[in-house]
Amino acid sequence: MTRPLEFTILATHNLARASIMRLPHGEVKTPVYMPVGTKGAMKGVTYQEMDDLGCKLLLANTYHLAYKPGGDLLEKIGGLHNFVNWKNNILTDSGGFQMVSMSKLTEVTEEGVTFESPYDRSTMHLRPEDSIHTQNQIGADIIMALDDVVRTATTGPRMQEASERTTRWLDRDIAAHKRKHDQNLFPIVQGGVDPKLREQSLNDLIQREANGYAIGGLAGGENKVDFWKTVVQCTTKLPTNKPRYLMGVGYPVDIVVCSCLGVDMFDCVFSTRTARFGTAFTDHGFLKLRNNQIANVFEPIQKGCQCQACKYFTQSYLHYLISREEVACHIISIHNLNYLIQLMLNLHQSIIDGKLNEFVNGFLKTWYKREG
Ligand code: PRF
Ligand code: ZN
Repeated sequence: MTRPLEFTILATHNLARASIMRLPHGEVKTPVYMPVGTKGAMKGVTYQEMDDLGCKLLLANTYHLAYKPGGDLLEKIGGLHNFVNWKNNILTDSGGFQMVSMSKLTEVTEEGVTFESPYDRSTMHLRPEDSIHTQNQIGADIIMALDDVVRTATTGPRMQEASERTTRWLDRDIAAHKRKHDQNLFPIVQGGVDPKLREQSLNDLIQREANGYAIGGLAGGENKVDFWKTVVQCTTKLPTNKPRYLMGVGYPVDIVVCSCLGVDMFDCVFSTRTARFGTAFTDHGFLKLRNNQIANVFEPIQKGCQCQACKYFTQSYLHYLISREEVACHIISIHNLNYLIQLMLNLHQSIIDGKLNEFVNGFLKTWYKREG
């Protein structure tokens, strides 16, 4: 049986890699940023626009899709690709992260997780078998193991239990997975920022020989040194010939640094969420378009940016529009997504050209440069 994932490393620079990941719905250049369309839609951006931006791999969420429209309906129509008419790749997260993000409404036992819906207070049971069954129905190219996610600050027996349970659940995930020929199941390394627990989780998961691995349990408020050390511990231990996905990380600086540390895939709602609050990504850091001084800036968000926001509009106009019309959020979201997609292509190319040092120096120098 051929694998539904081929990972070809084109060039490396220390821990960093530039690769081509071949998935059932086409090729993806890595390092890659995956925009998040939680409920089967990007907030304020159409799939046609995502395709025009050059997005090859999108993220969706099992918990939300299981609730509505439901796995059965998605299966009937031939999966999420058909339902939303998206021809490129999709990755679904398992629902594990909702344990933390909706923690007041969840209960975790060895059997699985019980969620109370914030919409109508109905309950949903998500065992590893259920998560995988729904992800098989959704039909994404990469599906995620159901992990027991606790807050990063958790220590002691609960962190250990969560990490070990994630491995036990992985074996149930693997047994339940019915589409091994066309869907890749990625295990998720847990263990918080405790090196011993991480090591154990890494050893256990690597033994299961998956097509790719995720690093979970980070970007939860831990300090930067713990964060970087844990990332390096994972990227130096995980097999070199398989993709590594750092979950929930999407600040441009973190993406650049973690790509240098050997991460291949990233996702985060930050780019589109912050756009809806009026913040744009630029080479000079974050630009807050709500600031009153912006009313007098008759220049695009980023000179030279090829996105429609920068091609057609001034900062002054967007500043005016943002408190009046929703389309402003749409325009800024497009810019931020374009910014990250181009950043990743530039990272990929600079590794291939042997110019990663120059690229990172240039990026950090302008990102942190003070005005004036
Ligand atoms: N597990 C899952 N999804 C996630 C994470 C995780 O640990 C994170 C990291 N905080 C983001 N999304 N299943
Ligand atoms: Zn732009």
